[in-house]
Amino acid sequence: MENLALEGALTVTFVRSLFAHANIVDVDATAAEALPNVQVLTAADMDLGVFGPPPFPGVNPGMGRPLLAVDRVRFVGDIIAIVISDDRATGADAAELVSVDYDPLPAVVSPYEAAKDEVLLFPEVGTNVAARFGSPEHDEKLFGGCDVAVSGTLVSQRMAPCPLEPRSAAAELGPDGRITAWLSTQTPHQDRMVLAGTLGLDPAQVRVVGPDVGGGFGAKMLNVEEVLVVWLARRLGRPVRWTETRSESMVALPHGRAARLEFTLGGMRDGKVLAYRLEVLQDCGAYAVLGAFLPNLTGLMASGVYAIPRIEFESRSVVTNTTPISAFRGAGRPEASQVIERAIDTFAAELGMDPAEVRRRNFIPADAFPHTTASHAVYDSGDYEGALELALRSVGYDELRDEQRHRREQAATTQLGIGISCYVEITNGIAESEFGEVEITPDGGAIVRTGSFSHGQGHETTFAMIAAERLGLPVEKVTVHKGDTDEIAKGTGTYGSKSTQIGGAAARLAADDVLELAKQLVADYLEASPADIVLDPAVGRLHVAGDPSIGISWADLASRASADERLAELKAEHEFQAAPTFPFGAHVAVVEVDTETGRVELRRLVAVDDAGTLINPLIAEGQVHGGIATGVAQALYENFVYDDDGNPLTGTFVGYAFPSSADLPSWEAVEMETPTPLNALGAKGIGESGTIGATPAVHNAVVDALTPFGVRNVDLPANGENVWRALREAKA
Ligand code: MCN
Repeated sequence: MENLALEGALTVTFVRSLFAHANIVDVDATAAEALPNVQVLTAADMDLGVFGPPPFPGVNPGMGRPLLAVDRVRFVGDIIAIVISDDRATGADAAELVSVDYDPLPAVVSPYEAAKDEVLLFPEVGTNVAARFGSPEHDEKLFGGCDVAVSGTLVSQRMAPCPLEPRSAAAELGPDGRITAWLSTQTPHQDRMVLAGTLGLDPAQVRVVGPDVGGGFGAKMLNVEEVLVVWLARRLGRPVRWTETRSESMVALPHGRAARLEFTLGGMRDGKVLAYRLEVLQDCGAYAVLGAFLPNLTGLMASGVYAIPRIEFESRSVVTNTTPISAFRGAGRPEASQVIERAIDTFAAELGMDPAEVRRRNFIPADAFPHTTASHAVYDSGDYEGALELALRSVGYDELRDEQRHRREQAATTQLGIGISCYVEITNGIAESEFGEVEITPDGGAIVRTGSFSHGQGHETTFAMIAAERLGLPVEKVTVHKGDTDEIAKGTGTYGSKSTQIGGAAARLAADDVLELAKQLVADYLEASPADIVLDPAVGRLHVAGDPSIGISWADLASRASADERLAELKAEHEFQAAPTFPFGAHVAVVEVDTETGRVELRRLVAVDDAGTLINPLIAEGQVHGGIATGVAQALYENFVYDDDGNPLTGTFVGYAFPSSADLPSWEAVEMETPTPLNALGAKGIGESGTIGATPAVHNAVVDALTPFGVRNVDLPANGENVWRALREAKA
């Protein structure tokens, strides 16, 4: 959007809070406005209410975020004022000159402290608790009949999404009074609705365009910054643009995870698990947005891949003086896998049993699908034991255990750790629908229009493949259009790895409809019955059944239909809705841990990820690779940290340990395909699988390496300092 040719565009710079919690006494913009063509706006100039993202069921609506901070700031990065200037450099200078008089308030950074309700972020609400899910009732008999019960805490630490391309937005008011917004987004159609709702406009007055986006990872949902850009373009009657700086992105783009998970898992000495209790304390940051709702998904997925007869779940989400928490690759589901997989390993260690064997004894069997878990998820299809056995064979599990035994006998300084994670996740979690349209072009190719959005996942290829296969066209003849609400009738966008199973399926159905329409047209031209027309998919030609010599190719059909002004007949749209699917897999990580320094080196990671039928195995593997990098980053590297006053300590790439490919080994991805019966493609989602599977495998591997030292857990990220601490504590 920075390079978009917009005649006379102004630049927006946000003045952000330097305090985590404070009353705003005064904002003095005199010095800033002395710079040429600079204008400064504050909440007093604002005629809009609180930003209204989609309401999440069960979340307190009284903890929403004002578009500009009114009287009070609640995190470092909260927006206090807007600087409008001719260019970025002047905007940055002017923002420095805006003088804000703060009256600091005590900050609450830890969710444990926030839960005490001593310092309130919203005194008028009377509590920091933004949402509660599950049941606070304890069944005293939950662990009745268990030989063994183990407990522990896992902190799924706060992560910054770090897209390499930060956010950018531009908006322009057209002569017809319609507003066009160019946004780095994952959800153009939803953004249009929320923008219209917030600005009090008819949705028809708003056009959203999502150009190429350099990574979203769940975080690039419409936020206050984009709403302000659009509001400004209307108010000023001039085009405006804003591009986030890296340091802004680190504190202002919503963060992910930030959940404390406490578990108790009970079962029999033979390894059979009988009961599981999970309590989640979710830090949702300064305002209750999506993050407050995510523990719901954690609770739904609590059972993991295991047939656990009794499950209790309870969660509280609390506001703290930190960056708001929202979706980040996996959003609520990684937390469920991380904790159940740690619990299973803790249980196995208590029993002195191989963690692979404990898993085998508890899997939901492959012939038990569809399966409803005690945490109320209805799994569509799966073969969890098959995935684990494939992963163990691929990694050479028995040989690795031999090597580990040898190093332990030698009391080697560098110990070997082998970690297993078996996961199941949910994609298209709230059973949404998606829109697809297919149209034949004058040259006999096709356009697929999808309401889904691709911000790096490659729909341009996979959705083209889906339509090409149905129509018997070469894939190069199919182009995919997305992201412009004026061109695409409707859509829900992309999150929760739902695009292929609903958007891809909708494109397939629309292609099938176009084929039927083409048969009617061909029948007209060949003076035959539509029922007798068939497609030869190998050559892309429609002909009379039994007589291929009487037929017409797509190119000839399109050309003749164009001449006859009948091309518009070769266009169809479809909306497809289906229940969630449940991709699954097994990851095995091998680490070396230096028991003197705590240094961890990830040697191997074998990943079996089953997303049903794969449309494009290469793209799916790429998704798994990127996903694993994020999962490993959480296991070993990243942690967004604040001091006790709510100042970010890791607000740049110098302090935030974002790994590069040079820090990571090559993954070994092993394909497995168990189709879902819920769509004609047989496809489930794969965009987040690698992330969900990898973290617990690596985490378990690090703990496994340290078992002989009496270590039962290492906090995430399980590297250097935390390993060293765990060793020290175990020794003490
Ligand atoms: N695919 C396939 N066969 C399947 C499933 C998927 O070939 N059975 C292909 C798809 O057609 C698509 C890709 O794999 O090209 C991912 O598809 P899908 O799993 O349906 O997920 P979405 O397209 O809905 O992607 C969303 C998901 C999420 S939620 C995040 S976050 C994410 C991700 O995918 N952010 C990404 N992948 C990312 N990849 C990049 N490069 N950048 C991001 O920001």
